[in-house]
Amino acid sequence: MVNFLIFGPPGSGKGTQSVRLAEKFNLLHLSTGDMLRAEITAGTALGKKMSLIMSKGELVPDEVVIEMIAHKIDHSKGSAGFLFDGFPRTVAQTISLEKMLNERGMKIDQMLVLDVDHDELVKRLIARAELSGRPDDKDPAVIENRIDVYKEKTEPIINYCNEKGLYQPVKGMGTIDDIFKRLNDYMKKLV
Ligand code: B4P
Repeated sequence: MVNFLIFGPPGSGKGTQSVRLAEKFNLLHLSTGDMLRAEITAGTALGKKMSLIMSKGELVPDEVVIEMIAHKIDHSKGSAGFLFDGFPRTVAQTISLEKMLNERGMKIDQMLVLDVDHDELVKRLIARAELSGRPDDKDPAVIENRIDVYKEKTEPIINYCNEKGLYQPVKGMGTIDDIFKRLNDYMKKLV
């Protein structure tokens, strides 16, 4: 099993690229954002609780996403590994993920970090709001908050992973195809 983190600020293209990479390398794509939105769409008690937090651009509690991921890991089979998208988002989530994987004889093999300019992030998210109707994409103030939350709570994971030799920056500007090719070139060395 080979396990990758696809990492970067909101709008950096994690979700967009993960779908294609997972298919290409037979990886199971695990997006905590998608899992949380599915709870909201299904109208579950958890979804109702998380929806307000997400609409403000804040992070949901660590234990919620950790439990979701553990469940998925334990109920999956047949893939060459996992592609974690939007998880972990805090150092505490990272430590939990490492523990979860280690207990099952696996590890994080590489962290691919999409590097995208601030103005481009905002532009992409506002454009997505037109199509997706996602409440967290509609309001520029919420978008800025999501970017601030990323810098404060999520970015420290880069140092944590860099010290373990897992960090691989990837230029996230350009066309979707160009970025896919760059990510593909790093991943094919490991899969
Ligand atoms: P996510 O679903 O992870 O959303 P994201 O960071 O906004 O999206 P992503 O970076 O994947 O962008 P995408 O590829 O779609 O999180 C949403 C919320 O869920 C969080 O704010 C938080 O509240 C909660 N949450 C999720 N995980 C959590 C966790 N682990 N802990 C706590 N809370 C958690 O790209 C964006 C747009 O850009 C798309 O429209 C795409 O088409 C476009 N695009 C992509 N690449 C492009 C390119 N090269 N050129 C032009 N456009 C491009």
